[in-house]
Amino acid sequence: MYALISATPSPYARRARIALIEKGIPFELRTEVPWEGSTATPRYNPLEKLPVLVLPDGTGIYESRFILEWLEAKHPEPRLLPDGVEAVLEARQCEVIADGICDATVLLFFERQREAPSGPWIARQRRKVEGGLAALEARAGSGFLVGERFGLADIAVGAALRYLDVRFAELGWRKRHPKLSALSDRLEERESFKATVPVPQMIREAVV
Ligand SMILES: N[C@@H](CCC(=O)N[C@@H](CS)C(=O)NCC(=O)O)C(=O)O
Repeated sequence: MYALISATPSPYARRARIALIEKGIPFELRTEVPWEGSTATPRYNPLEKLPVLVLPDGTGIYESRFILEWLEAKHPEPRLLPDGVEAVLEARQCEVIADGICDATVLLFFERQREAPSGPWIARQRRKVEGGLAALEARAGSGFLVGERFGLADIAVGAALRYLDVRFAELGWRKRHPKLSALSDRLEERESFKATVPVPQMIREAVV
């Protein structure tokens, strides 16, 4: 059986969990805090980040987008990529934007914990979050993000949006991006999303 090294608030880990659930693949969930000395993550990922999909032979598959690509290649059904080259490329672009929003939010989260947070750095990351949200709002409609089926773009964007609610509630993004807000609400109704609702973790060791 596969194992997934995961953290409860992580939007990256949530993507892998959702894809595994949607594809009906059984896995053991190993919840960790990647910042703590006791973490097993570096044993499976030289880049020391989770999520890591651990194969039965102990091989680690890491980086959330690559894990989803790996799962799509090895477990193609149900297909999470849309049909047609243009739609696939559009879904991949949505994943990139979702990643960028999450990366900037992580940077903000830790910058704000520093003794003397940098105003210009915070402003820069906030612009990225807002810019990414605006780019996604322009793409959102009343159905799935790309094509007629639920897929990778919905997973990436859905996880990023809910992560903002957890880490950055004061951003108030929902009022400014009503179509994305409605998309997030629709996605959170899915069983795979309900089973993976993000919750903050206690980080006991200093990170920055
Ligand atoms: N681009 C990576 C980002 C993963 C990531 O940043 N994971 C965080 C937890 S949410 C982590 O493990 N951080 C530890 C570190 O950066 O050293 C992915 O998509 O998997």
